Amino acid sequence: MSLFTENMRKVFEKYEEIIATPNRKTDFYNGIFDRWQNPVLTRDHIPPFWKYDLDEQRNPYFMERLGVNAVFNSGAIYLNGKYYLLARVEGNDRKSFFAVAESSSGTEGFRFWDRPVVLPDTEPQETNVYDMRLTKHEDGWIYGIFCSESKDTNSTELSAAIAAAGIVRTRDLVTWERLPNLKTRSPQQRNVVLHPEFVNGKYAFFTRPQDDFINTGSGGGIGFALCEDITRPEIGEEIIVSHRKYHTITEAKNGAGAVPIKTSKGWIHIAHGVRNTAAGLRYVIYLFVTALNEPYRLIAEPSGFLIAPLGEERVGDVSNVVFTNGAIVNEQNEVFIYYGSSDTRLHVATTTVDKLLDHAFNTPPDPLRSADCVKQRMELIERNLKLMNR
Ligand code: M1P
Repeated sequence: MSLFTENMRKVFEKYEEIIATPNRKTDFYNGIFDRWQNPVLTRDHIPPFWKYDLDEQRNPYFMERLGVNAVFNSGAIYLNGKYYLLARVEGNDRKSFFAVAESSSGTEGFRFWDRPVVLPDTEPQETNVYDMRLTKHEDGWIYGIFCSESKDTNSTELSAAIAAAGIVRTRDLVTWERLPNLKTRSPQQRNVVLHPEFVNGKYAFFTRPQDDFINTGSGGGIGFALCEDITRPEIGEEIIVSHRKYHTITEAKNGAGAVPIKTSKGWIHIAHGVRNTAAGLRYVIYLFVTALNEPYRLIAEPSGFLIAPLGEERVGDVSNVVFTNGAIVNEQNEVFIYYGSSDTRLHVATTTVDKLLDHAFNTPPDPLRSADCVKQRMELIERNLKLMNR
């Protein structure tokens, strides 16, 4: 057997082993959600034929020609009993693209389809695309809203960039129609999510107005705005639904994550909040609920984070980050929250709609000051001490 054949066999064997690796819940416990031992997608889940040239004449050493650096923040959708992830795949060249991976269980066995998504290339200034949210809209289409990033040609700074919301739609995750990028009053937008239902007969977007590519500046939090015509997408005033607040998990910025989950008690939003630390930005996942008929009206915002980076999740290309842009609810009302860790790999956390609602409505809100947080905790402790006869 030639070196080429031997190396190719090893690479394909390792790839099949990774996909066949069973996953199981860890012993992490907080009663709200379960963590799973293995990430559901990593760069090792990339089919070898996306990286290697399989022609021995052209690649006698069986070398990677187009490596993949990371697979992380993924949109998610449940179709005909199957779990689909629309992953952000980042090449060694730093550019991201999208690819669909499919599983029957939602927690293991995700395998990428043979070909990545090829988006219509209609925005010539666009340099990078990432973080697609998949919305099964009541108009019958599946929409993908993603960050469309371009170089800021008005700045002398080499790395200055502009973020906008790109929009595509599909019926089957195979063929994609591209619509124009969303026009908004804010100079930049990232983390835009299309609401799955019409609101007052219009398309509704959760937005994240921002003055700058990294800093949100005057952007006060997660916004909401209506759009008359999705084929000529433009929004007017954005009202703030979940505010950034001083000395909280959302102080530096926040952003909508998974498409809102409809429940009998309101829409569950699973979003991210960012704060500054001496070690840089720290990204956590938090939850809030908005009213069923007024999805822009906040009705519950439990204190603190839902998921924070833990263990190996804390380290990666951009450390101390957990970030979600996709969740799935199946027929049993089980919830699968897919979250990227440190811009390197993708995990799943599982829970149920009932547990998330319990968390949302029975965890008190953040009282914003240490003194009031202690009062809040003392009430809990005193009630418990009574129960414990102490
Ligand atoms: O690097 C952390 C995250 O940074 C961005 O999120 P935000 O717009 O809130 O700063 C996104 O680029 C996201 O992909 C990334 O995980």
